[in-house]
Amino acid sequence: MEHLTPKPQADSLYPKIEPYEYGWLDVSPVHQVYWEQCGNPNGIPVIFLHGGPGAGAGPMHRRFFDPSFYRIIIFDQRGAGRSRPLGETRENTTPLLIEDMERLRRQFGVERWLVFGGSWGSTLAIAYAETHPERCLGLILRGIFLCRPSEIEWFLYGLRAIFPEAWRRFAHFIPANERNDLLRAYHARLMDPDPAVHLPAARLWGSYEGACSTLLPNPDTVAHFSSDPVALGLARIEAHYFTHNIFLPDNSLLDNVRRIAHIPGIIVQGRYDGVCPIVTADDLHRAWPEAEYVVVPDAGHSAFEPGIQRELVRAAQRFMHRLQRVSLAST
Ligand code: STX
Repeated sequence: MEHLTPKPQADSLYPKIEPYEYGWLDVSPVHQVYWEQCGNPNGIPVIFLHGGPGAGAGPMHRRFFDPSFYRIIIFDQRGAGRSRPLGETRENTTPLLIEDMERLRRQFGVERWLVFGGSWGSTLAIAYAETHPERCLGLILRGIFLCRPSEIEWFLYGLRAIFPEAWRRFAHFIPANERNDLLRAYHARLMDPDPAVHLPAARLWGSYEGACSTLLPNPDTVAHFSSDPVALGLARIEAHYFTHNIFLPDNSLLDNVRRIAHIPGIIVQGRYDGVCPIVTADDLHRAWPEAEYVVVPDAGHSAFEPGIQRELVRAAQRFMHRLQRVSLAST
């Protein structure tokens, strides 16, 4: 009998890779931003934007992109992941994150790049593209989050309708007389300098978000997002951005969507996304019908939901084929 090495599935993650270069960029007197580059140093650049805000990136995020074609640029946003200081909310706003992306782009000598982001990463991708449309080769967006007050309200209260057990653990950490404003109550505790106060709050926030992120229960996801460093970055930075309505005018992302209408875009959305319900992706697609819209019928929020992961890999492959054609045509 013939023994064939099984070919990797065309739409599974690419193999594990290590960065060919990484470092920290001083972006302000307070913040040093971690960055890394993987894949083909002469390839088409793609910038990966992680979620939260504050969730940080990881080694799995390198694996959505063909490393022989793409120059994969990943960074941890201010206060997140390997950026320093962890959980720092001073000098931390959406316009500053957009400036950091421009700083990184110039440092790497990149003219234009593909922008890839899920959840809060989709929020930041849209905000960046509306500010610097000429820098974007395309957009791949997943689990759309526009961070409107209704979406923040849903995250803090509405999710109770779907995940009552996780919500009760999250809400009941706060005394009953403060539960009518969970954001304010959590924000106060998360910003407390005493770890005995801020760490338990961060763990509960992280485990709530992790528990609501997958269609099927996934203890590894919950463990990751409730582990101390991840939870502290995520909870503090999210509470900070949500308290300030992401430092952008109300509804500005949808109001300005025509600025990105000409950019090729692919939207990937799980039908049963609890954290970022599909109604937001639907709003975005109606405002931006030129974008390709892929609804995964059996997935929740996380980028690693099987159907979401598959569609994200396929989206990066479609851009690869299209960008190959463009570069062949111009030689
Ligand atoms: N947070 C939206 C967001 O970006 C309200 C996000 N949601 N879950 C995640 O990120 C993780 C799965 C990364 C925790």
